[in-house]
Amino acid sequence: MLKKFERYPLTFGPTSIEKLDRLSKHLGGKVEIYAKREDCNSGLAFGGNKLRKLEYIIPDAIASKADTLVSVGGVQSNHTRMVAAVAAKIGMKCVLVQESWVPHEDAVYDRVGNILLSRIMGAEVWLVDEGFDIGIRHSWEQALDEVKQRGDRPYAIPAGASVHKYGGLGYIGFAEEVCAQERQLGFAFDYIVVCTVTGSTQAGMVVGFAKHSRQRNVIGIDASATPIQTKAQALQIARHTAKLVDLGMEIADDDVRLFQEYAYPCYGIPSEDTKEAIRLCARLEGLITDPVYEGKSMQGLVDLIQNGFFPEGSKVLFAHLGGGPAINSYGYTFRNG
Ligand code: 5PA
Repeated sequence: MLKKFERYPLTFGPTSIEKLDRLSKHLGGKVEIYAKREDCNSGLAFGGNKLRKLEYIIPDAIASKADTLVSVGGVQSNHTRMVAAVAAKIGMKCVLVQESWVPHEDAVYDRVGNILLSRIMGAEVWLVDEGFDIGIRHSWEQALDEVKQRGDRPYAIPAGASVHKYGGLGYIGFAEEVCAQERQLGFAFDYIVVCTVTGSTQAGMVVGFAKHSRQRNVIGIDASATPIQTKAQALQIARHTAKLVDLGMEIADDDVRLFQEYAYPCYGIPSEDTKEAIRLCARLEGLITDPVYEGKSMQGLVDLIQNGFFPEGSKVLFAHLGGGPAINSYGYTFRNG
């Protein structure tokens, strides 16, 4: 589906699929859990899901003759870290608008983890006192203007690289890759569990799996705590992307399945249940998930298994999209482990 699109390689290649035996057993052994390790997909600043998306966006940035990538996210955005890494790799400048998306008061919140890495990689980090919103941000539009005014040539990458015209393509590639790996493994996954906030990761998967009528097996776990907006954005990206790749079918409202039960108390703050899920898979599998994203989708996975959502014998693929570096900014939360 992606042949006609130019791709700038930023990742190592297909990501590993790892069976999580001890976690599966711990949860009753009736469902087999596997993880697709998107968190280990690249040598660029610890990798993560944004690189798959950026692989299809960067050729457009280069063709536009831009010299500065301009993007936006929260203070501990993984996405902006990935944009900083890619800018360094391709020799562009980078301006990152980091908004106050999370009401979190760890003393070193704006000094460690993702923002630290972005600063080391030479990005200009602009801290802005605005709250959480996955839509087009005024602060980001202003940054684009300012970069222009000082004589640089900005290239605009929205939050999570999601509402960019090519933002949904990368995760079509994920679906194609899973299908190829299933042929090697000799079985197919019954469900794919994915954390969703700005929407293009799930949207790409939905389009990619729709080709094989498997789009409703993609279970999105909302971590935005604004699920109406997140679902609408994911649907819009899926529909746009389906047209772009000539999918030849309509994406229905129900094709984007978004479970809303795990995002509490709000974006970026882990509940006690999220923290327990993070500890559980860290202690059983040595697998690190973070309090903002995969900790919540892991919590969702555990809860859905415990509640019998997946029929006995199901094989479930957990998409681990990255996010580990942010855990450094939750030192107090995990001070006792
Ligand atoms: C992010 C996003 P989508 O935004 O494509 O729905 O992906 C959700 C997601 N896991 C899941 C990790 C580790 C993520 O970083 N992160 C954003 C960021 O600014 O880092 C876009 C919100």
